[in-house]
Amino acid sequence: MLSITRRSSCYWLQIVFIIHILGAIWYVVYRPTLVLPWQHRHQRGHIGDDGDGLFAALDDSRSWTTGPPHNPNQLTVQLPPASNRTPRVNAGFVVLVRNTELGEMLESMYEERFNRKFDYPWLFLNEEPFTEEFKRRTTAATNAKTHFGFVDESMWSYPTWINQTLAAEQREKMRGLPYGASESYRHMCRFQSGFFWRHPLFLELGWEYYWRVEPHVRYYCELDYDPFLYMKQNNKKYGFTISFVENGGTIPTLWEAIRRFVTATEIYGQNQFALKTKDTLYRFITDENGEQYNQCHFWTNFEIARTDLWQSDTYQKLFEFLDRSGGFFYERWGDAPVHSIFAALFLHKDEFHYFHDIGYKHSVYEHCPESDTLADKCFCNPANTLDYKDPMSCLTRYMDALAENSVDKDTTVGQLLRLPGVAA
Ligand SMILES: Nc1nc2c(ncn2[C@@H]2O[C@H](COP(=O)(O)OP(=O)(O)O)[C@@H](O)[C@H]2O)c(=O)[nH]1
Ligand SMILES: [Mg+2]
Repeated sequence: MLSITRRSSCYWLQIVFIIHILGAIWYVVYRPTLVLPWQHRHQRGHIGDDGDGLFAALDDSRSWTTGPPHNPNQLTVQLPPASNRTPRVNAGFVVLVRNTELGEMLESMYEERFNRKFDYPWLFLNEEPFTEEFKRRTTAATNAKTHFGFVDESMWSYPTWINQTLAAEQREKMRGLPYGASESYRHMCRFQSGFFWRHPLFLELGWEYYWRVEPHVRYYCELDYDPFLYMKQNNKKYGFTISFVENGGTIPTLWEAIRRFVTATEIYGQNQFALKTKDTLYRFITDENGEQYNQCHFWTNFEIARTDLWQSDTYQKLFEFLDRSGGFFYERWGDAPVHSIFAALFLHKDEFHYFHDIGYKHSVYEHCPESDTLADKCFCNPANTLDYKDPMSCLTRYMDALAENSVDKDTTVGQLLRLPGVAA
């Protein structure tokens, strides 16, 4: 009897010992990646598992909902679990910047709250050689790789067909408009519209997605997942945070030029804009009949997009067409309306992504997420956000355009925008 008791207590000891060993193994393997619900998720350098996740499914703090009050179709997005252990996308940050903007550039690099965890590379471009100081200080600001590219005259000068005297006269006439008299601003907008995505260094890097950054912006929120991966996994091609109204005086003939291009492609049966209007974001930029451009555009100073959107045959031809028409120099066409109009007419509306969770400031305007779960990760004041309040903000229109289901279901974008009475 005694020996039976001794033997069974020995078994118990062995079982307890094995449980301890298993517990220790579990601790070593899982502990560094596990974020328990009561733990703070957003400590720098320590974020959760990609979590086929013990807690992922339960975590409603990882979704957000937004939309204008009148629209019953509120937009809800489920964010991926917090993780920097997900596979990297072939992607990086691209910046056009001057040497003199070094300080503002350093303020804009999203390292502390995002990129320290993900190490996406930076590509800096400039039509002047970068100074050693610029290269050293920007490289010191990140753990990721930095690249520095020179923008030569093939991408930053007047094309042969531009009458430079006329261009100078036009600049004088536009002096009263934002950057109306600036020559360099026009080169900048033309470069951002038609060249950064085919700059030799950009092509060499071969990024599938890019994130455009500018000096003098602010990123307010802790970002604990990979937005490139989010875009890729969700088949998103164009991501933005702020959408705004353009000053119409800078682009008086842009819409007509777009329509002439669309009409030409329609006439030659090329079907470049073949999506049904209801499937696109055309209502974000124009009225029911496509007659006027309403000046709404995504702010391209923040842009996460698929590189091949601009490398597509249709965009390349559109840029060529716009460039030949001279509006980058005789008017002051911005890359923001050019990108936005093209994307709104060319992409399926499901291919856009609103980065509501990325608090952002450019010049005096900012977007600061309003919901509590997001606001807790940001150091901005949601009361300052312009989203649905500022009459210049186009976010309401974006949300309405997403929800729009046109009555005329069969009209394609090409048919809608074709100019009447224009023959081959
Ligand atoms: N290298 C270079 N970058 C420029 C020049 N003009 C503007 N940029 C850059 O182009 C971007 C947009 O210019 P910005 O002055 O911010 O225009 P805004 O955002 O429309 O007010 C920023 O990244 C600038 O640093 C220029 O002449 N040379
Ligand atoms: Mg700017």
